[in-house]
Amino acid sequence: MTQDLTTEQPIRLHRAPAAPDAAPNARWKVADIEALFALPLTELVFRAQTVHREHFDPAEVELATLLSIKTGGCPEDCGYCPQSVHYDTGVEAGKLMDSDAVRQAAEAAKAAGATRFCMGAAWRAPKDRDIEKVAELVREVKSIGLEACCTLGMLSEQQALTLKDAGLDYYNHNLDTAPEAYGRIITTRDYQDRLDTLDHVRKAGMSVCCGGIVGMGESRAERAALIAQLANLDPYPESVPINELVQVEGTPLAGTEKIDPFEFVRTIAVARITMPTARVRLSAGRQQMDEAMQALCFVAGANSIFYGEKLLTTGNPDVERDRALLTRLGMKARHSLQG
Ligand code: SAM
Ligand code: DTB
Ligand code: SF4
Repeated sequence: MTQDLTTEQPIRLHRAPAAPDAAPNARWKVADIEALFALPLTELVFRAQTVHREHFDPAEVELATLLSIKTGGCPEDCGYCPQSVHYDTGVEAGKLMDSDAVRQAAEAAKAAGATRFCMGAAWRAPKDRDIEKVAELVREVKSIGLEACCTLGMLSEQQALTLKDAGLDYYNHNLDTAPEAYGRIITTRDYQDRLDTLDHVRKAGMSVCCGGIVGMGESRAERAALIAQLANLDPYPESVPINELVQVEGTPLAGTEKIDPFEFVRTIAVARITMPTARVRLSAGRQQMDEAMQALCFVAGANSIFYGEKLLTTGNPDVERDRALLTRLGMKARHSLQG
């Protein structure tokens, strides 16, 4: 059944969401971002590609491999997520992976050509003893010469410092959607909680990886408001994943009307224009996109993909297919950082 999320009730936020244009000096007004969305696609993509070339080699794509280091059993109720205990999706809860297994996966990712290794855990917020264990995993990943990224849920200031000390380069924590759409998707943590974690990550000196999901039934105005939130962070994130919802049977968002592919391309282009030096990441959802669509996303300014046959619990194109795609497009992977 198709769910119309734009009319769904109730909004159960504990606190008022941050107003998109609350800061008088906000770099980006939602209305200006909506105006970008409204441009002819050819004009929008041209502008995005022009900005892209000012900061990046347009032929280069970053390859980042994801590993679910702790799967399932999450107490949060994110309506898109197969790992929530609230939904019957067939994902089984597991324990935190040990360092040998993580090292093996990271070595394989490096051998396949990835430069970034992202470890994800289905936690609302890690306990301090979890952070000590993850810090050990970060040291392993760094010791083999990969950039390390983690996404573990909400972090305290001290936890962020511990991860920074272990060598963590990026922390991924998404705003997911616009403040005004947020309460339709998640009720167990609020927008401000996410902003607080981003603040802790910044203060600890790590790079921020923060983006969202489109195709959750949001309106264009809400997509523009999400981009405004991201672009007005000070500084804006170094890395911006744009995910297309992967619909998983059993989650409340399964059955949502699919987003128009060109609207997805527009979202990538608008992210590129508003966050010129960020890596814009064509993230979840590539398995449901054809190759022409992925190529159009690169033209619109995406320059990072998840590389490897699995995201966290769902599928992703396999490495041979992605290599063949880059070859066909005459594009290349970003070089390894060390050797
Ligand atoms: N539990 C931690 C958290 O939520 O912060 C980290 C892992 S969580 C799976 C990381 C991100 O994956 C979410 O914020 C969401 O943006 C994305 N994600 C999860 N399920 C998704 C889905 N079905 N489709 C697209 N993106 C998804
Ligand atoms: C992000 O923005 N997308 C990735 C990563 N950060 C951790 C996660 C996508 C998850 C897709 C659903 C799954 O495989 O469970
Ligand atoms: Fe838990 Fe993260 Fe999934 Fe939300 S997105 S249910 S916090 S694993």
